[in-house]
Amino acid sequence: MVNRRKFIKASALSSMALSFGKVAACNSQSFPVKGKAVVISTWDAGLRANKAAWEVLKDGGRALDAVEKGVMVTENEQNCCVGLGANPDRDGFVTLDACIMDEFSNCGSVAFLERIKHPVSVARRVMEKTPHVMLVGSGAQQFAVAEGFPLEEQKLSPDAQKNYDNWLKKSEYKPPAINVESKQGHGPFAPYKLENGEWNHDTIGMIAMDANGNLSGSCTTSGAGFKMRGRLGDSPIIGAGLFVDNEVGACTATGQGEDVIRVAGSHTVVELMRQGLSPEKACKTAIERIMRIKGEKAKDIQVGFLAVNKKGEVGAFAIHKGFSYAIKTNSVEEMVNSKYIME
Ligand code: SD4
Repeated sequence: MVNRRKFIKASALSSMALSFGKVAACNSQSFPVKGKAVVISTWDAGLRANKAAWEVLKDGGRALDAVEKGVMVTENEQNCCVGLGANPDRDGFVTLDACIMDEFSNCGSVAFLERIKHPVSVARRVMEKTPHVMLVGSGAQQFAVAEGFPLEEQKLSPDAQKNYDNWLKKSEYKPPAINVESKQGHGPFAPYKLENGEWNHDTIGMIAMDANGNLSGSCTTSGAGFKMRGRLGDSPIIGAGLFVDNEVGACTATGQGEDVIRVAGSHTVVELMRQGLSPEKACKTAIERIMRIKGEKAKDIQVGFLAVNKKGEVGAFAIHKGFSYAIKTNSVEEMVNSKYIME
């Protein structure tokens, strides 16, 4: 198990400095250059997901394949809040959302999907095999089964069952948004600490640039634990939880989805990069916009953006301290603490 602390770098090292500029800078004028691939993804589980993505990228594979393979690792992890091992909605059912987008602006998405292990792969099939972008609920499940995805048993993981039983004691719909100990809260429900010391999150967003300089992204989530049945956040919504424009850059979001949707978060960040802002400045500007809208209430929510531009510069920004992301290139593999506005 990777020791997270070992990999965390001070935020001073983040974004600009990390811009895997270090990797790309000497060739910046001729970027993209073969071998300058990079993958970034949100939260601690990103380290393991990036490894799988890298297996694709290191051999010159396509970014689209990397971002699917990468987050499938997280969807598989039973102790993680992504995938079928995740916390259920308040009626006790795990419902999953995911999306994927490639360098041609093809995109696919599924939401409110039950009993299917790999929503990101179903999202890819929606993109590749239907004339649509988004399938939801029983229709998405029907499509998945028709495509050969097994219908899994409707059963909570041991962790999720424990959490749900605890939650049922009070059935409070509005617990603290920010986990005081970790400061990593990010939605109606704070994350909890795993035995290995990691903080558990219900979402992973991933962006990859392949050796040809093409960008793709994916985002997969169980949404907020104990959410209202039928609730969707930003993660499966193209332009909110994820946006890729192969001419400009890509962004993924995490945190309180309702507030990401409100500003079409990931699309906004990409548009700001199009205007010439660095990834970090673009993320910060979008965060400030959310904070302006929320006013006083901004202190109760967490939102984080993670972006990359076409030059291969990476940046992130969050409302609160505690958002981190994983990065992997052929010379860097680490967790980075995002910059933030509030302690
Ligand atoms: C949602 N944005 O469903 C997701 C939750 C999340 O880390 O990102 N949690 O609103």
